[in-house]
Amino acid sequence: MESLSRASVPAGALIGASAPLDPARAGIIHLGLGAFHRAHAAVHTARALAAEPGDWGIIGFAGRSRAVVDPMSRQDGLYSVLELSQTGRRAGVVDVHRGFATMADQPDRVIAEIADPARRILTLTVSEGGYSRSARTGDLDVGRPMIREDLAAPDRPRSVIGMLARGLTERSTSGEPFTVLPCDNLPAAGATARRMVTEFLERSAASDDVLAYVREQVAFPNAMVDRIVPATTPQTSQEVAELLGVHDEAPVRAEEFTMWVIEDDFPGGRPAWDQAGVTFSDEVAGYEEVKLRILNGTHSLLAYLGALDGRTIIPAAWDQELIRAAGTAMIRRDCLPTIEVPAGLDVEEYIDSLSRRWQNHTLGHRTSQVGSDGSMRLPQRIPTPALHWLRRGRMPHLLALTVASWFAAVVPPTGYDPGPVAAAMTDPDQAMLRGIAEGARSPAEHARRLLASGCLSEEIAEQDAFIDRVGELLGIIVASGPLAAAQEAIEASETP
Ligand code: CS2
Repeated sequence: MESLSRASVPAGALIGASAPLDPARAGIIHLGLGAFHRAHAAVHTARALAAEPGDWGIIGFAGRSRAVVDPMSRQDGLYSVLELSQTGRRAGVVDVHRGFATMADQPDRVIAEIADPARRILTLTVSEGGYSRSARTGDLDVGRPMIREDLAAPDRPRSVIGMLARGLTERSTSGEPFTVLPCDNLPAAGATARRMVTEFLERSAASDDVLAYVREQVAFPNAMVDRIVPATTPQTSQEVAELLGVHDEAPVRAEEFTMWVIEDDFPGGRPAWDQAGVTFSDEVAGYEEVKLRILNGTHSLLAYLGALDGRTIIPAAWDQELIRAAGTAMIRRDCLPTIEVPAGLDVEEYIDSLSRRWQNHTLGHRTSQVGSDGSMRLPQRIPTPALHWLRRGRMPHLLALTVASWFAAVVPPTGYDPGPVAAAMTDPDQAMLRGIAEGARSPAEHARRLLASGCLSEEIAEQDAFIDRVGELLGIIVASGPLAAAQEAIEASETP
């Protein structure tokens, strides 16, 4: 079978501009060329270019791995998106990337691209950890070795925040406006990125001119991003071959649903995203809350409870009656009332569609994927709604259950075996967290040591009642299993 290329791509499958895109004029830099970007922002950008021409090609940087960069270069920058719904599948080929490298191999190129006046927007999907924000304090995590090293040598950075700071410093000499648009699941991701970059600049003794340039000429809009994108598997290439008749070495698979809500703040211009399924809104904070709490927070609960119950994919977890009831109680009781729902959103429709999205067996989104990196994700999902309730004197039992099941799965108490599905979850802080909990004599002490360390946030570290509740639920998981703990948390949440 022929390899995917501009010559072999079947007529009608291409999504992108009709005229050639000049790489020298590509207006967008992207950091984090993973599956999520390629199934989400890149598709919206390709559709925008199909609707309205413009210099909006993307120069894409992966992190360290060349697993996507090399095949995409060989394939003329093309790759397919396989959409999987319960009722069928279809594939399209995205044509919008015009340059490829890795940040690890070419940090200088990242900096040079940011300084290039032809580039006007930088989008980011570097996951929660990429922002180097301390979960404990909310400030730049100067304890991280990479940040420490970058602060010592700010002209040779390796971290995302260090490269952004250096790139903007060099760009400030031309004074061209620029937009940094984060597309990760962080509350106020734009404001967070601005704060981390500014803190980095201040700590590395940047000049007032550079700080003024970043403050006045660089926009950091907030955005809500939403599309479930499981990891690509060998089967993905096979399915694409069946549908398109070409061999693609770097396809992505995704659900049909996609949503992107952005603050319209692009001083250097932007693609016609508004003609390509993107919503521009000044209520982004509300959209982010809906997404992070109702979808992401509950997703974590489903992943951990599901994995502890031996379920490898999210739809199999959602099929389990008690797990679904726990997820529903989490949405209805612990999350929804804490959110200022944007006027432009029908939240009931969002929740309905979410329950259909979680039933998508064809997509096969793995619980181990959603449950990995909890130490980076849960601080974005749990503390704010939990503190909302704790300050009002009510215990958020399902949020506590999410934390207890995270510990049980990833940092299990001595003598508790979380089983093979949970064992497949990975976390960069796993060894550190295990060290903190080591020697605890009971699940209650185990939970207390972990939460008191500030692993969710400094404020949660002081919430004794919440910490005790997490400990109790962890004790139930250890003694009677995850479903018993789910039942107990649901019942407790029903009592006023
Ligand atoms: C998930 C998200 O893995 C996770 O943490 O909650 O990746 C989720 O699938 C996306 O945010 C959906 O938009």
